[in-house]
Amino acid sequence: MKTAFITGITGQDGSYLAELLLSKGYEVHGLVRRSSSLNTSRIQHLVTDPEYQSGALTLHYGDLSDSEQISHIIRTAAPDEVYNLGAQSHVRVSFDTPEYTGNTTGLGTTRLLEAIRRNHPVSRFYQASSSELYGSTPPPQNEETCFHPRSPYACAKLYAYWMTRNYRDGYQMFACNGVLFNHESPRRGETFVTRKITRGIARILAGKDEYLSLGNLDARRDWGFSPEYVECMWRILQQPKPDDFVIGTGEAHSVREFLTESFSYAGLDIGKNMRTDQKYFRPTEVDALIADGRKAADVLGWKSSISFQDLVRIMVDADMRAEGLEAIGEGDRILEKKMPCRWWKGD
Ligand code: NAP
Ligand code: F7E
Repeated sequence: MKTAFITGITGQDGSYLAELLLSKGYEVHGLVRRSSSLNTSRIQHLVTDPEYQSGALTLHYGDLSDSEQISHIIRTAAPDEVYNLGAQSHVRVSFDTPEYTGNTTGLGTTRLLEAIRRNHPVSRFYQASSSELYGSTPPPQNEETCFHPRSPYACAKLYAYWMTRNYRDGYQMFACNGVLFNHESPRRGETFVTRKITRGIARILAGKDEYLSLGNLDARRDWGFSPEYVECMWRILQQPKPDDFVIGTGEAHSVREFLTESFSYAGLDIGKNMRTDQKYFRPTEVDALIADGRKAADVLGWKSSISFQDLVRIMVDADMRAEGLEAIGEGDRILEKKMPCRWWKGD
């Protein structure tokens, strides 16, 4: 049985990755940061599942700013694989908290790499790198494209990207970067734009809100489906040698298109139910991201199957259900058709 340690297990990707690894028979350790209210809702169904109560899933309190606890976990759990998904991951928030973002998203990676190097250097290490690294470099972007970060978040991720490569080159550690483009799901944080839109739609339909407030509608993103992307994280660590990979769908849409597609699926009127608000604009914006994922297709044998339109339907349906409304239902049909062997529960 393999052992994995996941930072960010309570987040969108961490929760799906934990389910994927448990379904493969791994023993999973996860880092949970202490908060005054519960932050384990995305993994609660795993915590209470009798299948995983015999030690398959172990949660440890800790924080990426606390090297002592991170070292202790690496020393005692001695994981075969470490997935560093923990981060202050919100780009807009990183402009308000640049130092904190640098400490967790950037230095947190170094703390983890150093804990592995000193305590268990055979662990394979996955770093959650981001398409935000490309910033203002025009698309399409691949493994050879120059980085030009445009936010404190992206600068912190750039440092973490290079530390990962340096530990690979300098200490021969199996350390890899997955440069993932935007990926979403019903478990996406409520303040990222896709989820904000689909949740906003459900709240309007439930009579709780009258309209949705958004910022820049012109930015273009390559949006995929999170469960498919965590599968890539695992594949990256199963390769014969460590390497870096770009993961995305290869197709971009604007925020406006996401809005139009989801409002029209739910039968809402953008003119009546949407406003723009300056407070959601960023000091520097990333205009367009589109993955050139040929290397992932060739080496990992991976290609996305959930399209932009599918993603919109899956997310709107899930948020309608979460608000106690009857879902339109296309999302379920898409998942049944395209992902019949679903390994995740609880959405
Ligand atoms: P997410 O939902 O925001 O999850 C972030 C996780 O990090 C949460 O579990 C959070 O804990 C944890 N965390 C935050 N600060 C921490 C700290 N100081 N110490 C320990 N844990 C901390 O992010 P995601 O969408 O799952 O993304 C996973 C990773 O991939 C992140 O590193 C993100 O930057 C990166 N990434 C994401 C995308 C994307 O489109 N989703 C694309 C490229 C890269 P709480 O639950 O307590 O907040
Ligand atoms: O913004 C625009 C905003 O916050 C997308 C993170 O997972 O992906 C994510 O970063 C676009 C931007 O994601 C609102 O200006 C308009 O152009 O959903 P987002 P992001 O910044 O692309 C990358 C790959 C990561 O690595 C990050 O961790 O949408 N936008 N109006 C808005 N964005 C938000 N959040 N809220 C709005 O009201």
